[in-house]
Amino acid sequence: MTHLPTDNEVARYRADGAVCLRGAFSLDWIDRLRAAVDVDMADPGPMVRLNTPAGSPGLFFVDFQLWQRHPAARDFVFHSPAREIAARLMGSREVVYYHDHLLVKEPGTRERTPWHHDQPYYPIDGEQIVSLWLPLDPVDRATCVEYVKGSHHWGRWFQPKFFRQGGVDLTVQDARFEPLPDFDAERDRHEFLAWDMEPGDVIAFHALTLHGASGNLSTSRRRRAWATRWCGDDARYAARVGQISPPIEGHGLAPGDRLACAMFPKVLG
Ligand SMILES: O=C(O)CCC(=O)C(=O)O
Repeated sequence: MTHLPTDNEVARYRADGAVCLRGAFSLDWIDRLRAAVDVDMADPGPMVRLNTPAGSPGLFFVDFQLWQRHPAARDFVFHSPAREIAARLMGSREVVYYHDHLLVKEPGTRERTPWHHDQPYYPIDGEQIVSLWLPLDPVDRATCVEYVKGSHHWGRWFQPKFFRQGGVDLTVQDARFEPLPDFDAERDRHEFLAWDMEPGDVIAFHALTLHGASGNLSTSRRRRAWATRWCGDDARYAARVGQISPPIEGHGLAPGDRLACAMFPKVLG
């Protein structure tokens, strides 16, 4: 049985820019995805990034597009409750799958996920873009991704940066981009959202909601998280000058096009 977001959860998503949906996915999905992640780490895809410097403890491992290589990830995109969860949160008839992003922090990893929001990394305009951040291991609030409550309503777009420590700017340019503030230094000026989570729980967040995460503070527990990105009726391809991330190419879209194509499949509607 699909547990669709309640009216209250939809309202929280829209007002706060992030909501934790408890028990949204069965443990069968989690088990299958864990196995896919471990296979992927042993034989990563072409866009893999290792964000921990050699010799430092742990490993911050990033990869993309597992849905194209692993049947469990593909099934999740086409057959799990995710599509309907995304449609309901966005208030969209159609759902197009954009991409996925694997973020593993092995025990003891020190590297933070720097503060950022996702849409400036994407060649997409529109309001209806939701991410589902699905941890495959239990995470406590201190290790969970933290969200700046309501920041998707600020109407501000910040310069995207690479995640590597001391990350440099991506070359992508847009007149809207501002330098990224240090939200840790501004803690008293914002409200932050984060949760203790069990496998099966998921955080849904808007593509303009600012977020960041600590390293993996646990010395024994892995932090495998798989984030999937879903777009709704109003999303349009928007060519950007410079480097976007992930660097997905070959889709054949022109500015203003709706996204649905072989690379960004329509999964609902
Ligand atoms: O898992 C993390 O540390 C960060 C996740 C994230 O930045 C994202 O899903 O956009």
